[in-house]
Order: sequence, then structure tokens, then C-alpha cells
Amino acid sequence: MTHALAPLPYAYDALEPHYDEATLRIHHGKHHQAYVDNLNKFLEGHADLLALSLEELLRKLETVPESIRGKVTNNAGGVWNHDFFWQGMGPAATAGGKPSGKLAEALDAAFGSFDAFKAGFKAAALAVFGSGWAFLVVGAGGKLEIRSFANQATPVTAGVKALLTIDVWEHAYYLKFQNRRADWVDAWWNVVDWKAVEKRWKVG
Ligand code: MN3
Repeated sequence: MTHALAPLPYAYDALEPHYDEATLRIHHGKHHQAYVDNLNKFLEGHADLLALSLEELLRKLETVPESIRGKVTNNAGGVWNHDFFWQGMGPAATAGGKPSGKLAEALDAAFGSFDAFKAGFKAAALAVFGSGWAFLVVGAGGKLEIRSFANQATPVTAGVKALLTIDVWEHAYYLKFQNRRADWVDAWWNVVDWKAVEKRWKVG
């Protein structure tokens, strides 16, 4: 079984005006597709590794032969991180705003308030040096935490449950926002699908 590019859960223009169609087309159709293609290329001939799901592979990277481990880490991580990123967003008509109920309470408990969480998350996104991701994860004792991951490292490999992420690789925002990563983060809050985040949190 080879890996395949999952379709976006919405149309390419669905996140306008906050996340533009041109970027989304290239980001999903070219960048994400390239991670899928490269993953399949590097796994060619490794039937045991191709038999694993993407998550299983990311949990067992130490079993991948050293000659391809770095490439598999980057590309499997790239596929997983992007899938997770797309699924945490939705059209602004139904997304954005604030979480409610227990998740809102958990964010307040961990960060003091929703605004303090947003400020901390944005700071983490801006602090990623070079390419990477900011994540909201479930940390020790079930407490919510903000973590950043460099390049295509994933929470799956790190063994933590992820709830939400923003891609802060330049390819994620450069067409529309150029060097203004802070503006990308500000715009992105409008398309965060808090219902999806709540679902991920409950499942865990
Ligand atoms: Mn990306």
C-alpha cells in the first residue's frame, strides 16, 4: 500500500479571505503532494514499512533503516502534519471565534484565559526559527500545553496528543503575507475549527 494525498475537507477557496485560494492550492496540491510522493519513493521496496499506517510509521521511526530514516522522518512527518493542519480549519462562516464548554475551561485552567492562550500560541509560532509548527497538545496529567516542532517533526513521534496546529513554514503564508508571519497567525484564528479541536480532545 502506498500513501495517498487526502483531499482537503473543503474547497480551495473556502478559507478566503483569511487564507487565500492561491496559497492553499499550491500548499496542498504541490507541497503536501510532494511529501506524499517522496514518502512513497523512499519507502519503495520496503514492504514492511509500507504495510504500516502513517501513524504507526511515525511511532516506529527508529526501526526505519538508517539510510532512509532522515528522509522518511521528514516526508512522513510532512504528510501527517499537513493532514492534521487542514482538518483543524474550516470556512470562516462556521469556524473561528472561541471554543466552548469543557475545552474552554481547560484552556482557561492551563493559560489563564482564552486571550492569554492565543498570545502564548502566537508567541510560540513567531519563535519558531526557520521552518516548523506551533501545536496545542495534551501534556502530562492531561494539562493543555503549547509546543513547537521544527521542520516536519510531529507530536506523534514525540508521543503527545495533538489538538491544533499552525504551519509557519514560509510556503504556508509567503504568497499573501510575505515576511509577515504575525499577520498570518492573526488571520488564521478566523479559520480555526474549534469543533474539530473539541472532538480531538474528547477522543483522547
Ligand atoms: Mn506546509
